Amino acid sequence: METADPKEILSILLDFKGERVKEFCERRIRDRITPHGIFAELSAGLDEIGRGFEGKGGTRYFTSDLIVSGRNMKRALAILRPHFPKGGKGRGLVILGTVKGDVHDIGKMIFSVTLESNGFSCIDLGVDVDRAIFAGSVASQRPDILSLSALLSSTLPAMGEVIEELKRRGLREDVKVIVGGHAVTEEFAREIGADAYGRDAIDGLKKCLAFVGAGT
Ligand code: B12
Repeated sequence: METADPKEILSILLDFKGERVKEFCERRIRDRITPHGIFAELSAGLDEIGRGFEGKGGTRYFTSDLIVSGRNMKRALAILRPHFPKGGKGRGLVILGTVKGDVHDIGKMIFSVTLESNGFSCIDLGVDVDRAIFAGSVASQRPDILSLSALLSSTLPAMGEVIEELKRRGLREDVKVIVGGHAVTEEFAREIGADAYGRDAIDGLKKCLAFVGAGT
């Protein structure tokens, strides 16, 4: 199987009309690459754009490039959603959200589709979610798992604040908390007292399955 050409990936992500991503996803599905495999190929392009945005890559990228590539990732998500393999049923409820100050949601949405296709029910609170909204939703919905996402270093503290808010309301023992996203590390997850860290959507799924007593 030929690996995707990194230059082609970049031009697909940066295609502001968003016409090329559909052909790419459909071709890679025909090549028998899994949806997660296709996201990994596209995410490598996003990393390159991220490095260029920071001024560390060969090519300089700008906010407009982040916006266009983000939109194309969402198009890919819509195209690939039906291709996620289905497995399991009634495994539990997960509430997901991106923390206060952060509007990145592509990784969270990939994680949510991964959970749903493995038998979890998901409630997505969206982006830029206040700790009071997270805690209020835990109180009213009684989920098994709370999933927090952060891509900006500046929004990392907001993750710890959600856990503190759960403690303040006496809810911490009622829910497992998993954290992930570009800015998060395993060490940070431990520091703030999260129950687990997910390196990516598949790793996060494994940990959620373990929480509800279902192995992989
Ligand atoms: C697209 C993008 C945007 C888009 C987002 C569109 C959207 N709807 O999400 C837009 C244009 C909005 C944007 C804005 C900004 N961005 Co931006 N963005 C990116 C970019 C290029 C890709 C992000 C992405 O979607 N990656 C792909 C997904 C699949 O990866 P992921 O989110 O990490 O998720 C995976 C795992 O982490 C995991 N996961 C994610 N969440 C969770 C949660 C759990 C519980 C689990 C288990 C797993 C999990 O699963 C996913 C799949 O495996 C990154 C660069 C990069 N390499 O990440 C920069 C990046 C995140 N952005 C950055 C910056 C600086 C900004 C801005 C501040 C720019 C500006 N000056 O305005 C703003 C901030 C806006 C805000 N307040 O949030 C920086 C952050 C640097 C830092 N360390 O803080 C990055 C790293 C670029 C860079 N290298 O400088 N951005």
